[in-house]
Amino acid sequence: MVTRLALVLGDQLSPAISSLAASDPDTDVVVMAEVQNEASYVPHHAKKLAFVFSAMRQFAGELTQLGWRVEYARLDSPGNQFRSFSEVIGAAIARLKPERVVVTAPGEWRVLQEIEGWAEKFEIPVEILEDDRFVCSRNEFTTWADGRKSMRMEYFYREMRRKTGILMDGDAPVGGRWNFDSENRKPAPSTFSPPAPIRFAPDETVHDVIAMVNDLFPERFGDPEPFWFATTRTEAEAARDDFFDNRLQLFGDYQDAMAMGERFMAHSVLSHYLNIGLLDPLDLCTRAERAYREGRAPLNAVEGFVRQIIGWREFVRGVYWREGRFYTKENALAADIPLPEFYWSADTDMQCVAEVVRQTRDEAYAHHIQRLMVTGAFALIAGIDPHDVHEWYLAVYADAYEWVEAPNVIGMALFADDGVVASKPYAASGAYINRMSDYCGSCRYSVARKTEEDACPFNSLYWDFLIRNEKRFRSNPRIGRAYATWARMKPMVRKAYLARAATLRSRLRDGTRV
Ligand code: FAD
Ligand code: DLZ
Ligand code: SF4
Repeated sequence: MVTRLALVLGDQLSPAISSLAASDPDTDVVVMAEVQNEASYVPHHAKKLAFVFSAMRQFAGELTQLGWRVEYARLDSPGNQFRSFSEVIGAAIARLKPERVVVTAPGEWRVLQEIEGWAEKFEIPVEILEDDRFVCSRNEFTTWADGRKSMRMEYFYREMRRKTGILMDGDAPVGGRWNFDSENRKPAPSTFSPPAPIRFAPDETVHDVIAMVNDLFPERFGDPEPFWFATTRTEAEAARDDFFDNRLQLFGDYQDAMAMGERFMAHSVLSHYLNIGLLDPLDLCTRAERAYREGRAPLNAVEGFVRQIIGWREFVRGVYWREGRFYTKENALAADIPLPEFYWSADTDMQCVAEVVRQTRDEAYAHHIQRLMVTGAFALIAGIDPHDVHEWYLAVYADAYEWVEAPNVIGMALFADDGVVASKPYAASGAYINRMSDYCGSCRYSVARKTEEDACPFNSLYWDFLIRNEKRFRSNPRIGRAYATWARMKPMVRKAYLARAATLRSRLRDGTRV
């Protein structure tokens, strides 16, 4: 007799997850399944598919070793016709006749709604348990956010510091300040070349998955190989230690910097392990703090790293659930240009965008500033349809799940949520990219030019964006001053900016090369 079916989803690969903590290896069965819908609800990058399926298979092995009975459905096993989680669970209920189903709450409204229908559909009790791998529960976030005029990450982050005691000396932040971000904006010197992240050779499980991905999803963006991601917990922990030993020291200073060919800079490249459950966020923060206290890393690096995890990561999750299931449809700025083809092909003369898309295709990875200030800022100022942009980000990055991707894209990068996540739009001209990278040096466009045919497209699109959205942003204290600069320009210059932007936007609309 089976008492419970514990369904473990592909991003729930943690042995202590609530669904397993509530189950018993002696009486209960764990169900895991590779399903068509999950592989296809957006056209995930081939490397992301290889990563998720490999890590799922490795985790099923880990659970078996721990004494669990695991029923695992592979997409390539004959007879696996499962298109959805509902089909998986329906078949398992029919076969194993459990008393109840237990599952940890999924990371997306789409899947939550599906699961919420199961009790009635299958006439069985279904327990949906809190995902307690986060520092802040959904309820706690709601309590924090209720009654505030606006939700700001910085205040939320301070609460999380107090709650966890990370980087705290009693009631005060270590170093006397909560935030050292102003020290984390240095451009990288031309000699900057931090040690690359550690690479793992694919084992037999990974080789099998790569063959399956090539066979079943041959048209997907990117290639599963070369494949070097960790897929087991032990490997992910080695990737974590490699970051702490070799890159954390530089993480702070060069957090916002970009350089041709330097795909990872001093970033941790750990988000895909965290989001899938192979690493634990609090454990990472505790280790980072220890590195600071033992004199192995400076405070600006450690505080910056901790802020990304117990600040931004927790904050965007709270926003995702609080804003509701139509959040991904928001389009406050009425942006409507379809996603340009070069987001897939990298076929554009804009060196910065081409470089980020190429590296995204090769690695299923780009670091934060590349996502925010290159592909994100371009989409923002050009007026690309946020839903298209959202689906692109959800597909192309190995760490992308809607709960974390959508607030970053819809909110932070595109301001499509009208300022829920960001207090200002992250709009910038080419000068920002030129300051923070060496991309412009090898670009066909000139970053110094404003309105000519060879002028950097960011320059005119930036002003055009501000003018198109003047009503909304003129009184924004963080960007409003730009309107005074605009007012001081000669009318002819202003006219030329708008004309150049109109040409670019119509090229984007009709697919002419930019
Ligand atoms: P590091 O720079 O080393 O940072 C350390 C950790 O902090 C990351 O591993 C991540 O877990 C966390 N973190 C940092 N910034 C954020 C943030 N803004 N939101 C949430 N967590 C953060 N992150 C995702 O995990 N999945 C996504 O799908 C995703 N989409 C994004 C889309 C856009 C437009 C933007 C601007 C950001 C997005 N981010 C996303 C946040 C961030 O870019 C990535 O977490 C980070 O680049 C991952 O690389 P890393 O592990 O080297 O991060
Ligand atoms: C991302 C992903 C993919 C590609 N495939 C599967 C899958 O076949 N089976 C599975 O359980 N999970 C998969 N996932 C992760 C899910 O999409 C994720 O658990 C939900 O979107 C909820 O966040
Ligand atoms: Fe990008 Fe403009 Fe620099 Fe070219 S000149 S790399 S388009 S910012």
